[in-house]
Amino acid sequence: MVQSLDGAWQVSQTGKDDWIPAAVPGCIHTDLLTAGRIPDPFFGDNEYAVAWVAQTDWVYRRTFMADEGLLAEERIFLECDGLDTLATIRLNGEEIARTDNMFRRYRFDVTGKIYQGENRIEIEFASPVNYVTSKLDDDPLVISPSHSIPGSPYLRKAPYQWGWDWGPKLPTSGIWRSIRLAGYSAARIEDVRVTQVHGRTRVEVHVEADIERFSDAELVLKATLTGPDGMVWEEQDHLEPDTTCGAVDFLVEDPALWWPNGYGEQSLYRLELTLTPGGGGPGRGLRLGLRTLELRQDPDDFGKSFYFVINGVPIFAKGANWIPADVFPSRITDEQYRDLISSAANANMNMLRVWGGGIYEDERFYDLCDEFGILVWQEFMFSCGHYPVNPDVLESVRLEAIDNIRRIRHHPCLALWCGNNEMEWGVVNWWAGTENNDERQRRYKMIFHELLPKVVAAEDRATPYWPSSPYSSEPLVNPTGENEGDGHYWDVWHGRQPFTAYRRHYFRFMSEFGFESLPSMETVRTFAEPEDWNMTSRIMESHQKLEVGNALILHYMASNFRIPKDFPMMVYVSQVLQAEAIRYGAEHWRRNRNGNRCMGTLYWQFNDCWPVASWSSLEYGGHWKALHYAAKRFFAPLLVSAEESECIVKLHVTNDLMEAFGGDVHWSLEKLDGEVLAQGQYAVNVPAGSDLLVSEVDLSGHLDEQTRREAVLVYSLLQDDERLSQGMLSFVPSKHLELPEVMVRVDIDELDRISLTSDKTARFVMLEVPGMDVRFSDNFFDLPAGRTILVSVESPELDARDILGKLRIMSLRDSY
Ligand code: BMA
Repeated sequence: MVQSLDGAWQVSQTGKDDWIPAAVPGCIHTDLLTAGRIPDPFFGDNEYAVAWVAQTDWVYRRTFMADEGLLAEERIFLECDGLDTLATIRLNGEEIARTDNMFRRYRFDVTGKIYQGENRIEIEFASPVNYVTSKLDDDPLVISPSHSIPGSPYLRKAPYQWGWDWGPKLPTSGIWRSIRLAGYSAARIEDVRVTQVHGRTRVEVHVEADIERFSDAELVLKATLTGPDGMVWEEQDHLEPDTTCGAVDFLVEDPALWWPNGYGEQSLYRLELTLTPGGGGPGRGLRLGLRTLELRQDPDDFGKSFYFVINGVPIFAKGANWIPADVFPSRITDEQYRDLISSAANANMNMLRVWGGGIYEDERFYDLCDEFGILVWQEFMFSCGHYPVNPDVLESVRLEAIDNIRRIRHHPCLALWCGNNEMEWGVVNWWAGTENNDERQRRYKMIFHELLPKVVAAEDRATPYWPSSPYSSEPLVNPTGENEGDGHYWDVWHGRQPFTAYRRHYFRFMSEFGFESLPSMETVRTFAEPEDWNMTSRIMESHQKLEVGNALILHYMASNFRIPKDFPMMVYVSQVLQAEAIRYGAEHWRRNRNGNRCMGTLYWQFNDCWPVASWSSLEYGGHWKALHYAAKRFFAPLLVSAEESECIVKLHVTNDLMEAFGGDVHWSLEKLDGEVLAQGQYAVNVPAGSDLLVSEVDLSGHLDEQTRREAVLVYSLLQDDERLSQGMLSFVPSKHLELPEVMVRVDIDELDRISLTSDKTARFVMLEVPGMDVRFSDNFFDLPAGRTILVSVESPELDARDILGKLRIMSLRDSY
């Protein structure tokens, strides 16, 4: 019997007796906001005005009438799925526990402490900022991540909330996940482990359940497995009085396998477990996907491979780095999660890296990744700093790891457990030569090379462990090496290298590279008044957390584009610039998949946690930037791409499908007014999972100084006249192209798609409906002279006809 304690609570500053309504799950900032006690921290520079909230102690309270059914149980537990962070829990006036780890799931035996009639629960949260500030001098080896409130590694609390180079400094407090009373009689199911053994045409599913007993009654563990087609298997196990483990086995013939997005169906099975007599204590339900997974690291010509193999098929990982979808994660709605994960699948992604500076995600996140076929590279929550290491910390981390591994491990989307973000890089390179770095390395190894791999091996035998991102393969040896393991590459952006620098690097698995842009005008409007619409205004700079961020955008913009005529055009060009940067990298690594030389490309970063200028392709609120549309194109399973140097262009077709592809590649060198200077065509056959260098086209005979500024190369991949992929390149930076004014004809075709045809070539055509966030099937695309592009409206409840009158179309020519 379960009695939820979620819902309406009250909160007050400790000692003030000034109670306002509070929501659970929730947090202090959103409670104060709802009560009108603070301004919206996301607007203007309010972030700074609400800093006091995190420097204050808060107490949450509520009363509840205990359910009769609950009181009738033999044992009652208080179960807390998430307390953020320094909590003291009091039940009917008695202190029952103190907690200090936001990532743990706590369970306290409160049998005999719940009364008939009214009960009172109170949870007090000490200020996280005051706590870490008081610890600052405790351990000289601790290093706080830059951009964060100093001292943050002293608390097991979401690193990003302390501030990041894309995130505000808003460490919050509260009951951030569900809380409940759960009563059990006789016994409860403590933990469920599922193991799959795959044969050629069948899968054995072994289910083991650990039982916590409160009596020596005989128990029956019943298990039901329901297949995606509704087929049901039932098994049960009788547990003698002295046993605390039950097991059942299922044999699934002709299983419907689970595949990542782009490789097949995401078939899911439902496993339900009940224990009788269990006093009605809650059973357990898990959704499973039947699949095998391997991280293949074989010595090869380039060093050592690094790629995931699912059901025997090597997967080229395409995706991005996920950060929490809100700085206040308790308020992320089902719709927001669904919109974000479906946007990943919609952009042809098959992997998200849950970066180690955020949170172990909500169940809804992993459920959606299962449904949409998005593999999850899951990190433990450590990032960029150096953490204190002592027996208490090690124990807290051990329990945190167990809690989260047990919660997540059965998801078919789970591909990898990774120890941390960039900390191996830190102890090997960033802090090399600093005082006591040897000791720092020794402590680092205790968590990431000893403790966590042991816990993962004990708790999740099916998922590989990887100590850090990036990492090569030997502890503390060259973590950023290109020949082994995964890599982070930041010379483009932080290092000011041109986009083409990506092409000089062949990481085995590119887990981070990125480029910033401004958020769309719709998002800017949510935090800035028109008088602040200038990149260097105080408000715009408050929503740019990398000191040199806007200057870097301008630096790259000046190298590639004409300086935009106004702020909305600055926003537009910054997004086009970002999309181009990442396209250069992603296409390059996809072209190099043969021989498994590079088998993944995840850009930094997928989403935002508030409205800000950042590396994301999805804005806070879910709006697709130009980069997200570009990702849909450059991650398409069949891609035509070009690598140009001077007048030679190498045309490639990359095929990520599980079958060979036959079709045609067309290219045409044409003037911006459509006059064709040269063209060619090839029939291609591209084996499954490979890249083909189609041709090296030498255009030197056609390109003189003048034509370089007036011509583009258009290349496309076709099958039966259907255009599957298309690209355009110019032989001078876009800023030097002599782009003509264009006339774009807009129609609606019989399938309700918007059809766009331009008399002359238009680059980076943007469709928008002022005042509305309309999602299109494509946007920010090139429109070569005389060709038609078809675009559908993908926002629910809208169709092309509704918006046609309001549609605004512009392109690069309109930006200056
Ligand atoms: C990477 C990430 C983040 C950071 C990003 C941009 O190193 O792991 O820490 O936000 O770079 O600087």
